Amino acid sequence: MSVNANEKLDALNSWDANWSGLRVLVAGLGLSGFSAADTLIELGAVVTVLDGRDDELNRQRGETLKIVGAHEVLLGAAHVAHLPQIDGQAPELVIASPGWNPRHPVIAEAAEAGIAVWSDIELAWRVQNRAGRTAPKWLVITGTNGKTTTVGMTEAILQAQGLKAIAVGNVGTPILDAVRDPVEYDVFAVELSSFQLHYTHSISPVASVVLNIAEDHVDWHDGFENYKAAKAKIYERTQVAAIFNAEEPVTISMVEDADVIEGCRAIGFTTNTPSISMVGVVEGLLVDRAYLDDRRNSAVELIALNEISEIVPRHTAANAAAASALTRAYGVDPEAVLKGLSGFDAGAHRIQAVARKNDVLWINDSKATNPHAADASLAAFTKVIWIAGGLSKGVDYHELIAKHAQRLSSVLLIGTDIQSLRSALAEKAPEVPVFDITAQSIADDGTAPSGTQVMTRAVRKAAELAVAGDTVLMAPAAASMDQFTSYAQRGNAFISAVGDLMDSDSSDQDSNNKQQ
Ligand code: UMA
Repeated sequence: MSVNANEKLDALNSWDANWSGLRVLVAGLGLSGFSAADTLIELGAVVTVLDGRDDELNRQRGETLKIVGAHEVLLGAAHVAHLPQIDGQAPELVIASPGWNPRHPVIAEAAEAGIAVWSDIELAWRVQNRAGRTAPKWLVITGTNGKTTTVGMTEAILQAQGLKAIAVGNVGTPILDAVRDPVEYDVFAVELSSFQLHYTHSISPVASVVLNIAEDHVDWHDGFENYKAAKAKIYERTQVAAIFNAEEPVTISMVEDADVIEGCRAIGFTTNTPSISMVGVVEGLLVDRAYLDDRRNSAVELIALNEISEIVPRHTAANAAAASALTRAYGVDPEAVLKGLSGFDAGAHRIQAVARKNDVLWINDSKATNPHAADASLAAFTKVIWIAGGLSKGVDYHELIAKHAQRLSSVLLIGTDIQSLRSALAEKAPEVPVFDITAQSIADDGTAPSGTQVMTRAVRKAAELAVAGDTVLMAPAAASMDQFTSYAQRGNAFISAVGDLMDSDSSDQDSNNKQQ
C-alpha cells in the first residue's frame, strides 16, 4: 500500500471522517460481514460483498444490501478464487469475516498487495467516535474457553451497576450493530475470538483478559504459536488493567510483553487464595485484593460462590473472578458484582444436567468443542461414560485421554473425524471399551446417518452400559459441524434423545405396573 493509502486509512478514525468513495471489499456475508457492509454503505463507501456460498440466505442478504446501496454482491465459489476489483481498481480496504483465514486466496492476495485487512471489530473501534455521542468504553475478553460465560457475567455486573452495557462480538451480536444502536451505551463487554483479534490493530480497551490458552483453531492459524500470538494482541494499548490468569503462566508473559498505556496495572485472577493485585477465592468467597487502597492487609468480599449457582465447577469460579476483575477495573461497586453474578444464568449446553435416574446423571456439555473445555467437564465427575468426537480441527488428544483414562468407564464415539481421538484412546486408555457409534449407525444400503440418529444411538448405548454412580457426559472435545449445524443443535439432539429414553423408561414402568 502506498504511503498515501496508509495516511488515508489512518485518518478514518471516526464516523464523521470522509469514508465517501472508499473502495471496500467485505469478505463474508454472515453476521459480521452483513453488519460491516451495511455500516460502510451508510458511511458512503463503495462496497463490494463477497461470499463463497451462493445459497438462499446469502442471496436474500445480498439483495438487501443492494437495495441500500452496495456496489456489487458476488456470490459463489467462482468469485472467491482471487481478490476482485472494485470499479476496475484494487480495493483500498478489506473487511475479513472471522471464518476467512489469512491463507485464503482473497486475503492472501490483499495482504500481498499491501491492502489493509480489518475485522469488523477494528471498523467498530474507529466509527464509534461520533460527533455528539460519547464513545463507549470497552472491556475485552478472549481465551480458549469460558469467553461466552465471562462476557455474559461481565454484562450482568455492569447492568447491575445501572450502566447501559451490552455483550457484543463473538458472543453473537455484531459489535457494529451496537455501535449503530440508538441506545448510547456506556460500556461494551466484547468477546473476541482469535480470528477477530488477528485482523484487529488499534483498539485500546479499559481492561482486557485472556482467560486461558489451550490448543484450538490450529488449522485457521496454521499453528499453535500463531494462535497464541493472536490472543496476546488483546492486551495491546490497554488503559487500566491487563488481567491475567494466575494459574496459567503463559497469560502472565503475554501481559509482560504487551505494550500497554502508561499507568495500566497487571491484575491477576485465580481460583486460589489471591496475592496482592488479584481477585481470587478464600474459603468459598470470591474476594478482591486488587481494587482497594489497603490491598496489602485486606480484601473486599464480592460473593459466596454458592450464590452463583448450585454446582460451581472450578472454571466457573475462574470466569466469575475474571468478570469481577474486568468490571472492578471499570469502577463498579462490590454490590453490583454480587447482584450481577447471583442473577446470572450460564445458559444451556454448558455442563447442563439433563436428567438423573437410577443414580445415573446425564450431562450435556455440547459447548465443549475442544480438549481444554472437555478437560474441565471430565474433571468434574468420577466415573464417566463419555460421548465424544466430531470435527477435531487438527488438535491432539493424547494429553486429555492420559489425564482422564482412570475415570472413563467407556467411550462412545460420534462424529466423522474421529481418527485422532480413536488413536489417542488406543494408546493412552487401552483398557477402556470404545464404541464407534457413527460406524454402527450406517444403514444397510451404506447411507450415512444423520447427527440426530447417531446421537440417539449413542444415548441408547449409554443407557445399556450405565450402572449406578455413572455420569453419562456428552462433552465431545470437538466441533459439531460435521454432523450438526451448531453445538446448540448437537446439545438439543442429546437432550431430546435423553428425554425420549426417560419417557420410554417410565412408560415401560407404567405397563409393568399395570401388568402386576
Ligand atoms: N465464508 C466464505 N469463505 C470462507 C469462510 C467463510 O465464503 O473461507 C463465508 C461463509 O459462507 C459465511 C461468511 O463467510 O457466509 C461469514 O462466515 P463467518 O464464519 O466468518 O461467520 P459470521 O456469520 O460472520 O460469524 C462470526 C463468528 N464466526 C466465526 O468466528 C466462525 C461468530 O462466532 C460471531 O458470533 C459473529 O461473527 C459475530 O461477531 C461463532 C464462532 O463459532 C459463534 N466463533 C468461534 C468460537 O467461538 O470458537 C471463533
